[in-house]
Formats: sequence, structure tokens, C-alpha cells
Amino acid sequence: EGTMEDFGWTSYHTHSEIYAWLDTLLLQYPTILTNYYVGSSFEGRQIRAVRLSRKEGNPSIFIEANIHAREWITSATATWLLNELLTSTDPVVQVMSNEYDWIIVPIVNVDGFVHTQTQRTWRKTRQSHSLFCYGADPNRNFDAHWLYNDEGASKNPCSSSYAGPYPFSEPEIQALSQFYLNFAPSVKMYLAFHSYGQYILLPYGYTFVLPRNYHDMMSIGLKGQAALRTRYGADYILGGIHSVMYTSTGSSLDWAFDVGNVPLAFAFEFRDVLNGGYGFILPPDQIIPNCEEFMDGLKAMIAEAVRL
Ligand code: ING
Ligand code: ZN
Repeated sequence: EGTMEDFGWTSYHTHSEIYAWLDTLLLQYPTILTNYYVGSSFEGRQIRAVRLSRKEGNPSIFIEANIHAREWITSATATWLLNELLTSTDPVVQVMSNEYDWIIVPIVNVDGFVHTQTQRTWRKTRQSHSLFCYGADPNRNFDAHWLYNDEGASKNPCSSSYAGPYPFSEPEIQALSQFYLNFAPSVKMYLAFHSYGQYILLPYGYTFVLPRNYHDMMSIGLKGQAALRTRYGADYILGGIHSVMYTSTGSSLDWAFDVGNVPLAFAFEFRDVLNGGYGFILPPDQIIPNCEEFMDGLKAMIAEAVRL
């Protein structure tokens, strides 16, 4: 569909369009952007990442999007954010772009994402684990509290929250975790993008026990929640995954926090609101407002993180 001049955020893009857009950015900003191959998906596609770095020695912010296939707003938001970090004239965004390295994996679950072109509500990976059912839930497949207490994920290969036969059984998740560990010493904030329901989530998913710096993360989250509301009145629910959402084991957030040792970890559930009617099928005219309010929230969260 179209040429690269058409890449924008008024419609959703396929994985090849997103990768082609990354290629044009890499040519356009060769001193600022670095291309990475995170690894290969089960079906042999490249999982790609890009790092934006304007100077040496910055702390990093690591972002994963589209770990769940049908959550198209997440890769749209990740690419929009990257574009803003490259082109924004907002002085606050320019400082964020200068003072942090941004490592962005726009499509973690690339096979699943491609599959949603024909089966729009697919969530999992595409590796077959039984005669009849495909895929594991990539956000239940990390080697941290995997299937802890036999809760928070399913052992049934046909379930949409199937944890996989063993931790890191999914090549995408094995690759993402190894890729993350290369950067871990410099990463200050891990962000996992999901939809929908409008939440700012903190670890943990596997237990009600609070993470070590819960109060710092809550105060950062509160600033984000307030800022997210300012532009269009969006209501984001804030709290630990286990308490405001549901038990979930083997997630990237718990893994990044406990194994990856990241100081700050947040998951976002973007638009739609819980009973908004669109669910995962968020109309494309909501991409930009979603991104704008998210940026308001992120700016406030980073400002609070620096202050603390
Ligand atoms: N929600 C997330 C899920 O994996 C989540 C919620 C986020 C759980 C981060 C654990 C960690 O179920 C969606 N909609 O995918
Ligand atoms: Zn998700």
C-alpha cells in the first residue's frame, strides 16, 4: 500500500510497511539510529529493533510492542513515538530524545502480527504445540515465575493464555530476553505496550506481593495518570497487575523486573476503554489521539522519575 511518503498514523500498517519505514529512517538518521536483528520468529521472519542514541553514556528506555498479535495500536504507538523522538519541536520531547537512548522493538510477535491480517483477533505466537492448536501466549512464556502456583496462565495449548510447554519455548521470547540482557545494565525503564482497557500497570502479575520500589513506581504512575487525562480526558487505571487486573505468570514485566533487574517497569494498556465497543479493533482515527495522550503521560512519568 502506497509509498513511504504515505507512512503515517492515520491508518495501520503491515509488518513489511513498518520494516520498510524503519529502513528509510535508518538511511535518514545514520548517526542517531542503529538497526538490530533481535532474532528470528518461528516462521523465520526477522524480529527487528532500533536504537535511538544522540550521545554516549545515556541511560536507556526499552520498549516492546505487539508481543500480542492483535494489539495493533501498540506498534502504531511505538512507531509514532520513534518519529516524535526524531522530529518533535517540543523542547521536553527533545530533552527526552537527547538524554536517553531509546531501544524500541516495534513488533515482537511478528508471525502473529502477520496472521492478524487474515485472523484479526489472534493473540499468540504461531508455533504449533498440539495437533489442533497453534501458538503460546508470549506474555506468559518468560522464565520468571512461569506458571507459578499453576495460576495466571493455561497449560492447555488451545487456550489463548497458553504458557507454552516450558519457559522460553517461543523463539521470539527467547530472542527478546537475550536481546534485552545486552542492554540491561543501562536500562532505567522497561515499557511493555498492550491494549486494551487503559491501564498503567506495575509489577507484579504473579503475586500480590509488592515490588521493592513500589512507592516510587506508584508516584511515577500517578503523574502519568494525571497527565494522560489532561488532553482528551482519558481515564487510565493505575496499579499492580495482580491487584487491578488479574494474576498473570511468566510475563515480560515480571521477568524484566526480577531477572533483568530493571529499576522501573510499566505496562500500558492503551485505548479502547473497557466497554468502549471497539476492543482490540481500535479505529485508525484513534491512533494519533492515543499517541498524543500517551506522550503527555510519558513526559510526566519521566519528569517524576528524574526527580525521585
Ligand atoms: N493484557 C496483558 C496480558 O498479557 C499484562 C496484561 C501486562 C499482564 C503486563 C502481565 C504483564 O494479559 C493484554 N491485554 O494483553
Ligand atoms: Zn497484550
